[in-house]
Amino acid sequence: VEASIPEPLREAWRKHSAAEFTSKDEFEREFVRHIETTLARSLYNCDELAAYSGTALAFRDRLIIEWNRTQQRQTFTDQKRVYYLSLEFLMGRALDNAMLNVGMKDVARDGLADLGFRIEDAISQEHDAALGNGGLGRLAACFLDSMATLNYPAWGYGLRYRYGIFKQEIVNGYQMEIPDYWLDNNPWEFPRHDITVDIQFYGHVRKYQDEDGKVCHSWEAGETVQAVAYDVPIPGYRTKTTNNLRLWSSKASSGEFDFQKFNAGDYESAVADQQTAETISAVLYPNDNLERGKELRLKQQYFWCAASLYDIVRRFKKTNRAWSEFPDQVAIQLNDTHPTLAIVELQRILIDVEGLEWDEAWRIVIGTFGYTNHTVLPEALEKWSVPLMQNLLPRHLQIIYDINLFFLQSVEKRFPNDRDMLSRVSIIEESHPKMVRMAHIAIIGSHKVNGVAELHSDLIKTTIFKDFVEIYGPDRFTNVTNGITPRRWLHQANPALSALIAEKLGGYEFLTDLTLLDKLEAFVDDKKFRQEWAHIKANNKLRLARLIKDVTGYSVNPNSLFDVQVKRIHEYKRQQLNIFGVIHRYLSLKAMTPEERKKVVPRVSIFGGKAAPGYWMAKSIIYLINSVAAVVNKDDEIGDLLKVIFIEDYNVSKAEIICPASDISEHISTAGTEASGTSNMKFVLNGGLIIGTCDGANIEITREIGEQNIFLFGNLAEDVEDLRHRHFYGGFQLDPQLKRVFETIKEGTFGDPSSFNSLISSIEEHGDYYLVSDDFNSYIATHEMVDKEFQNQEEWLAKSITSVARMGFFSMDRVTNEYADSIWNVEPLDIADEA
Ligand code: H53
Repeated sequence: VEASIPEPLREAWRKHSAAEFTSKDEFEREFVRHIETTLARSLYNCDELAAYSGTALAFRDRLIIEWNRTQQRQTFTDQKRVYYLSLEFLMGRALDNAMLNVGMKDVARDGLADLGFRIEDAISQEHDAALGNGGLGRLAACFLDSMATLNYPAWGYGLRYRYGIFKQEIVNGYQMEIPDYWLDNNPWEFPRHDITVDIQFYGHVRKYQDEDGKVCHSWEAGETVQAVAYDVPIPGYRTKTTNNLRLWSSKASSGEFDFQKFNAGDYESAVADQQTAETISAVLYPNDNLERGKELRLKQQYFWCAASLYDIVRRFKKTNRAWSEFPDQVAIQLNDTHPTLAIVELQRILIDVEGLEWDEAWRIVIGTFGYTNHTVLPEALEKWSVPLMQNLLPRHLQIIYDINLFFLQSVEKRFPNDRDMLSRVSIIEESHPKMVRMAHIAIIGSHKVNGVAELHSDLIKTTIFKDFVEIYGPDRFTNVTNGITPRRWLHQANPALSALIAEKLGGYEFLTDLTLLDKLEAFVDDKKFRQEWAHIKANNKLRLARLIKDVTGYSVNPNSLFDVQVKRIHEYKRQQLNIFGVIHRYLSLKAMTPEERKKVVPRVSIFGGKAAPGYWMAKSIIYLINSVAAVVNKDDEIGDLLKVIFIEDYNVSKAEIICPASDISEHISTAGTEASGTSNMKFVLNGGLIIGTCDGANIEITREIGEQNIFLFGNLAEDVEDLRHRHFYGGFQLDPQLKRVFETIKEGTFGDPSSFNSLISSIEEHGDYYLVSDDFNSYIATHEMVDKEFQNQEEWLAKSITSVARMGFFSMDRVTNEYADSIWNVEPLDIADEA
């Protein structure tokens, strides 16, 4: 293509080609230009929001220049690409990240100061991009950062929700949900109105014979919706690579806005059609680890999978390669089962549209896909009802039945007469109505299935997917323990700590090779270093105390032990265990003499997290936390010895303030329920210690940092089944200390006890599924150890430093390289080799 453009023309383009600002002066020029022209403002009406926008636009220009070059380079070298399909990308703010990644934050800070602004004020104007619920969505965002930083040719594909995860307000102690309309003033997306795909729904399948007499299928649509691409540039850290996140937005198909109706005077119904189409990408489903089987969600899934695959296939076809080379050029990673329909859609494209034979097509499909499982919780495993699928995606259901038929035939051959096995592994669950088990399609249609921490990967192999291990052998299953990007979660969130580490290690290389942190261990006994370390933590606690004052009105003593649990509210994550522990602490404090109280370590128990709007039990937990806070925080006898804080609307940008400020954080899920957890890593990387169960990545964190540096408690995963069984059949003895806590609640100490009935009865009467009572004693005892050890600040600091030094393993870069080697088989694009 390049050669076909005459040299003089190329020269003219080159001469005027957009250039990146390289100095403070140039940054200021770009800033003022955007303020005065793009934003139509001036010196006289440039507020902080405008200053944010001007800065963001200046940096966006830089990103887009690099983005263009990266895309050209990737197209030109034409090597294998990765496509990361995720319904959630919990990105948080982009400006700070962009400034740090391109290495121009100091330039921007000085430039903004010249023009009358503090960079922090500009940064804090940005609305979080919150297109996700929790860990799964944040993992996807960390992937994008790492893939770009490591120069992998990689694209993310997701949905451009008009409303991200709701904003949480606490009103009288209760969670209220406020829609999150985040798209106004979002400079980070580029609408691509020229990149559209028509997506079909409903209708029927027509069977016909082609000229050679081959039986073919054609899906005749009942409804068509248009997918429009919006691109978000993803800069890598200190690299020229800027990758792409493509988000699809739905609108009525051009033919769909019915001009017939319109002209016939039926304007309203024409507009209604338009709105129905737009509903598909309107809202992120606010559930984490819970699937509800709603038709609109299935529509979202297909809409996004079909648009993404169309795009991927189109890109592949431009290279004129044989279809058999597809898996050598394309790796598609499925983030949970949400994009499983992509497997079926690719098979459909290959056989119905491209005319391949079934077996050849299926080999290509399997070679292309990898599936990541993130949970063993039964309520989170996706199943879609057959009638629903039949109606919405009739051709896909046929293909699913065919996949199942061929699969079951092969199983039958290997395990003759094992009817139970067949019904266990079948894609179709023989219930009323019948259900399509998405995880089974994902396993059967992928060449690799991975869990996200060692324990979790073992559990899927021995429990929910056991039969599949027998069928395929153990090689299809693997583990890749999760990680986090040190750029956002250390450098950006905790600049002072990052700078101190850089000073000791002689540079910032640890940000791209986190194992270099191990050199810090040499300084553990260095007095001055320890002091600086402690000083940084103290400042970070002050920063959090200010946030707490801002959002709750409570003043907390920054010298207290900050005890943090921030994550989605879920019974399995056991915020109830934490708040019951807090009540126990309160009762103990009340029972002490003034002399005894003098020896107590003051504590602030900090909670944050959203409950799914329909999850009653989770909402009761939030209400209990706030009710306890209301009583404890105004108890003068207790004063600073105990404060309880619920930080409303926990999100990525708040996490960046909270994680660096913890002394201890809580990762206390019932053993075997939390697949990995990633906030545990964020806290330890920022020098906080953790209290946790032997669950998810806590186990590997312990192995890396040493068990003397973590507070582990509670029953083990292998004992859970037995304990649950005993609750029902062996009689159940409520832990006596927990009993006292329940009595206090029932006496009305924290308001109308009936509000907490279901919370208590789930434990007292309904089997205590999450083993709160079984773990209570060891939880309390472990917290007493925490108090004791916190009093020895020197020892505590040594643990903190040692732990950080040993966290190298949890870098997202290690994770990304493992996926690249063992699942995707892709190489980084070496940009040093490029002109
Ligand atoms: O995925 C995280 C894990 C975490 C797990 C979480 C997750 C969701 O956020 C949503 C659905 C789901 O099935 C799993 O709960 O343990 O760290 C990333 O792997």
